[in-house]
Amino acid sequence: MLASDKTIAVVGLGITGLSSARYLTRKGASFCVMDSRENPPGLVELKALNPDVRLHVGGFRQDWLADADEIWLSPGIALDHPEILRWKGQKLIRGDVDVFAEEARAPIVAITGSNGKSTVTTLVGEMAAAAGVKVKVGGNLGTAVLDLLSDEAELYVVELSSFQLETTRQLNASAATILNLSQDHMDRYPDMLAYHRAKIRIFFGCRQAIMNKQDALAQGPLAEGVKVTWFTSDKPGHNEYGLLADGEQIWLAKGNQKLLDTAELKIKGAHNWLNALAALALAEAVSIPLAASQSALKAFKGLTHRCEWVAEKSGVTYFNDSKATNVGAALAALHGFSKAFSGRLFLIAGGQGKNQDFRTLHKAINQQVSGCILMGIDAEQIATGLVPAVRIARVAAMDEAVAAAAAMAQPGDVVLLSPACASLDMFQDYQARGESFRQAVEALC
Ligand code: UMA
Ligand code: ADP
Repeated sequence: MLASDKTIAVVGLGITGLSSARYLTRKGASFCVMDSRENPPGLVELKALNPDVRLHVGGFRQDWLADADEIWLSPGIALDHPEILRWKGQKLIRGDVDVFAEEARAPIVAITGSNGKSTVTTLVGEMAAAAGVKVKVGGNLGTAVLDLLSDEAELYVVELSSFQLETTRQLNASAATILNLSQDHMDRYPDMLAYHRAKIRIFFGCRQAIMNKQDALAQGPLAEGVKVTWFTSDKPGHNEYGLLADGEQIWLAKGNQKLLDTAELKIKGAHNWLNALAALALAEAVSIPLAASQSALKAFKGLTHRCEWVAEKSGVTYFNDSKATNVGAALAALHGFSKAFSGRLFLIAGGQGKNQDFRTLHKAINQQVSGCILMGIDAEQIATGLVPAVRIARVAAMDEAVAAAAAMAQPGDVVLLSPACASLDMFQDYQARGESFRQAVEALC
């Protein structure tokens, strides 16, 4: 609970900062807001909320930080930012998720991982809703956690990024998972160990951990007494979630119990089978009846910008996987598409590489892709590892990329936007990149 005599410095005025300001206003607390950007998003909304709010833009005011009892740091600002780091040990530096964990009166299901977070978070939310549970779904998915808080909520399902977990001391989730861990945000973390250390904070105080049996980096040390449920793409052991092969059919299963034929899923690809297994395990951990989970899973069509069918033009099929902002996600798409289609595959990739190692992507492209259309600031990091058999086109805009792919492809082929990079060098966000792809495809004759 927030002591009424405390002063809070909200650092960062994006979605998170604004929701913190809303929360603090509701609580009648004393606070100030600052952002290093000259014109951060949320200014108009903040002034509408409280015209007299103490607001500073264009930097972090050290005198205001000195006066504050707590610093609430937005996820976009690293804890080792020099102007924040200097307060370490002197002030409580926390994030909105830490406050949420203290305030939430309903059980929390918490989901992190390098890929699949939004899919699994949405799925568990749909499972709960199908069971008639009053559920609030958000976090990194889009709605800041403090905006989810409600007396009516019976369950919270939250997607959490490593950035949000860094500033969370004790989440106390009823069920928590790290879906998988592969390189991402290597421009913010010195190495994978540091990224892993941020992610495993999701298990702090949790009652049940849902863990990926095949991904050691996604497993965390747990406190004594925490129940573990494993999921795996292999045959499951007793009480584990996994895949059972039966002739041509592949079933989602718990132990020997077949739960759902994967052919009945609308979301495609082996990575989505794992997502479905994790969602089933999380739902069971918070007592959502299996029948509700099964029906939600069967109905779930997947989220936009994730391996999404866009159109067929002149016999060529176009897919939008703009949310593939790291190598792991692009690999999952390439793997799935090379199994699902017999035609040739043309890949549109590139953007901000976030200091990732692209070698596994080079290998996959060299084996599975006929032509690669590259764009963005780190395009050459992808180009350098490709063999001459892969045709390369370098382009400066999405319409050029789609035109180049269309010129290379023949009827029966597939064009896939799966960039393996962040979009921010060329677009506002991954949604804008995906929309620009969709428009360029629709504009093709
Ligand atoms: N920034 C500054 N100065 C500041 C504050 C922010 O330059 O003083 C920059 C950050 O470096 C960042 C941008 O502004 O580039 C946004 O940062 P923010 O902390 O204000 O972000 P919010 O608008 O509060 O949105 C955040 C999440 N964004 C990030 O973590 C960068 C959103 O996830 C999330 O939906 C939202 O909180 C609600 O919880 C987005 C995201 O890109 C989708 N997340 C990353 C990812 O998924 O890979 C982690
Ligand atoms: P996140 O919220 O973690 O970014 P999403 O569900 O939005 O995850 O999916 C992001 C990207 O990762 C998409 O390109 C999607 O196809 C891919 N993806 C989804 N689940 C997995 C997984 N389990 N393993 C690898 N890639 C995945």
